[in-house]
Amino acid sequence: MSFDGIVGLTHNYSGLSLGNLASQRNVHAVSNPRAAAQQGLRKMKLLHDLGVRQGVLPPHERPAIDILRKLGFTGRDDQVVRKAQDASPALLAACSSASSMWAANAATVCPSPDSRDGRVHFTPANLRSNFHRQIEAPMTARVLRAIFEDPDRFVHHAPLPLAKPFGDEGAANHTRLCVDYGEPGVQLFVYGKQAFDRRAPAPTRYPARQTLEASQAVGRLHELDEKRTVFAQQEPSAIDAGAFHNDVIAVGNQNVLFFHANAFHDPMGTKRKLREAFGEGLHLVEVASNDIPIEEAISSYLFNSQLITLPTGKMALVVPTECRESTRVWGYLKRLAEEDPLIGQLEAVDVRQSMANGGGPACLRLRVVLTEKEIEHVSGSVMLDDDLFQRLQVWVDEHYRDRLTEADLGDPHLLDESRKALDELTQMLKLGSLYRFQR
Ligand code: SUG
Repeated sequence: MSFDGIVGLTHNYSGLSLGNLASQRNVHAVSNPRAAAQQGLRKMKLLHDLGVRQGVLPPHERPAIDILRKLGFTGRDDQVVRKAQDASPALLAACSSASSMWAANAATVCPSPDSRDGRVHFTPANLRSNFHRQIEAPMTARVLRAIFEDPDRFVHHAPLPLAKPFGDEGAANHTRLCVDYGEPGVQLFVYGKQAFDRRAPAPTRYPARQTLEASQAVGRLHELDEKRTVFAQQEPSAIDAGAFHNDVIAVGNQNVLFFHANAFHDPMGTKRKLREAFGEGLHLVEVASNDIPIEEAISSYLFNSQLITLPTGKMALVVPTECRESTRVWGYLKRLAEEDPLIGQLEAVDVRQSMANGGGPACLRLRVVLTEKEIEHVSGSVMLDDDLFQRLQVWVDEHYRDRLTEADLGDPHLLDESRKALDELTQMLKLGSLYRFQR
């Protein structure tokens, strides 16, 4: 299954993420939360229509009043917002980010066939590299526990310690490869640097958000088979070129790994380790820099595509529409779909509002491999079907603004509008009182 984060009502452009070129470029641009949420919903519907089981994750409450209170703002909630706006618009912006939409950063999830205890394991990402993202972890944990409740089937670990050596960005740096989803697979963890070895290579311009130490800890917690777990370093110069997560430069599904030649620091060693762990039948599709220079891979977000298996068994690549705007990238993709034995279909989706903050199709989804029995134990009404899709579209049109600037974030009405909308949403999704303001 794919679980997409519903875009929140405060979606805005605050230039919060160093090393994420789109976020930095679009600082202070006027956002359109309604369009952003509708684009996200239409992408989910497309995936649903292509045969993927699609779920939704509710947005977090923003502005994060609880965090603002912890930082010393007092009074009624509307006063807290106003005071924060007066004291520091940048702080209020960080506490207002709708960044939980990028569900690929919500958690690392390992399916039951891969774990020694036969259960599905979840570790919410601590997202410690950026303050506006770090504050997501507690609510993410609550949402995942509410949806995957059954302790006989689902295990929830705490986010890793919030210390520098354990920076963890979740599934954006983790790929599970397998022959069949229900068979044991290979877990590929990609890290940006080693925290405890200062001499090891690391990017120099932009931060490496994921450490080897964090990835190893998640592997231990999830009780993975060491022989089927591969840790690979991301190429530091790729991070410095703007690939702040591995999923900006590589994507995998079943036995296919589609990646740029500059994705891994030791490409030969990584491929060898993957082949050894996987056995027969691994299909590596490596894109040479001559075909697509890394800068163009990043600006088009080609690798932040969703690679999915269609009911026919063939695979489709769901790319952002930006890929069409590059003759080189689109030409490459058309050749790939014609010539590759497994990837036979291309779909382009418009998620421009999210893309302008560095979030492509793959950033918006968290993959959770589940057996039929486990799917029966998913709680709430979070599975997208035609009916939920339509109801969510109406809900977005009713509650979301179509224009938001930095100044608007200080408008206390925005908090009221958000709470009203989120309250309705939890009823629609049958998730109980998830939010603090509901309790
Ligand atoms: O963490 N952007 C997000 C984008 C996350 C993309 N996710 C994956 N690649 N999986 C980030 O950098 C920008 C917010 C702002 O600038 O307003 C932001 O947080």
